[in-house]
Amino acid sequence: MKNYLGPSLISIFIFFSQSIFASDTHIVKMLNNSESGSMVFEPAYIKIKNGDSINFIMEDAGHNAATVAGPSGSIPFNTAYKPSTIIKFDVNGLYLYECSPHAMMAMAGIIQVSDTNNKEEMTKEIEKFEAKVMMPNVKTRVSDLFKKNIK
Ligand SMILES: [Cu+2]
Repeated sequence: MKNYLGPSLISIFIFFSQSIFASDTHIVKMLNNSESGSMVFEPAYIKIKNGDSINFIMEDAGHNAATVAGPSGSIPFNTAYKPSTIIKFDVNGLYLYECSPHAMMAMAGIIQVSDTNNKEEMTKEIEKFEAKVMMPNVKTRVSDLFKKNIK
């Protein structure tokens, strides 16, 4: 009996550990134009698991993705206008990032890594960010995105 049970238990364990610990790489594109407007990250809101990565792809030239605010203990990132940059996220919470040259056009995005433990702080960070947005038509783009996705 032991001889039959042993290998199958091991394979069950391997199956579950792969599904629990498997990390994914998601794609966020930096675009001049899309259906959602001009100067956008797509998707602008993304929810990932702790340990997942995002590949920021600069589809159109002249964009970056740089941290505005993140949960405490997280390390700020900046894709520095490279065609493709993979960043791993291993601190839970909400991240706000912007494209530095187009922040005044509300080119920003929100990443949720597993949970929303820093929701209060993030609300204030978005207010500060939107105070600097110059284009009236996208003035509330980021707070609208936040309200729509963060419960
Ligand atoms: Cu940009």
